[in-house]
Amino acid sequence: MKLQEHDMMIGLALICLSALFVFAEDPFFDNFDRRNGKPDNDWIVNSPEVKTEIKDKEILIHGTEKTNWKRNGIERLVDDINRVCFDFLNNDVFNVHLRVDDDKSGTNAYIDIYSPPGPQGGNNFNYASPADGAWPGWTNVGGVPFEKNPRKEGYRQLCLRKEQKNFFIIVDNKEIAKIKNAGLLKITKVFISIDAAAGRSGSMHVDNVDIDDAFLKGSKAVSRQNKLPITWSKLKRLS
Ligand SMILES: [Ca+2]
Repeated sequence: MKLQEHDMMIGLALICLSALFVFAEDPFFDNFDRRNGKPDNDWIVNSPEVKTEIKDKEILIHGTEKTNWKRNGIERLVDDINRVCFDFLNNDVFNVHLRVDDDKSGTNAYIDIYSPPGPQGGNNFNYASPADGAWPGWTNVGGVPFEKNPRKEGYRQLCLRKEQKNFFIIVDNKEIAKIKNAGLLKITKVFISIDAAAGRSGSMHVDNVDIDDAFLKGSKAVSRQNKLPITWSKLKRLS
């Protein structure tokens, strides 16, 4: 095989591998420490009514809600993850929401968590967790005393951890609820968002999204583009 053809074959293999691994980049950590503007890094901006963008090295969701309780934020496709965490501050009028789904299996099960705003970020959490998608109403689980956040001072941290059919809501490192959801076998989508009553203007700050303890495992915030040279060199070694 000529050198050019050889390189082309590697290129094609690389494209196929990239397509195969669209969902397979977890654990994942993003500190949004990059230029203002679009989040990029495989985030999907699902924010039809207010602005969601990177501002000053974090995600800022801000503007005026047009429709009652319309969700606006960023979502991400993930591959059967067990844990998602992020730092947030909603200290004016927007509720903070974290919703996880499994879009791949076709189940209607989901878990949705929210807190209304508080002086140091929301700290009065509620969840909905239907196994069949039918609206169950909110269950209030409250909050915990504010703990100094070593990653982002003044911000709270919200985590959702999955252990088979059990899900744990963890705020500032303390478990505040255990939820059973027999319908949600996998988490393949994560949506971090705000909502509010129509006509209300506010903001929410989000930073340090961590999936499957990537930060502890030493993963850096990298985009798939930055990973390609690594894959390339691995392929070169194999070929
Ligand atoms: Ca940051």
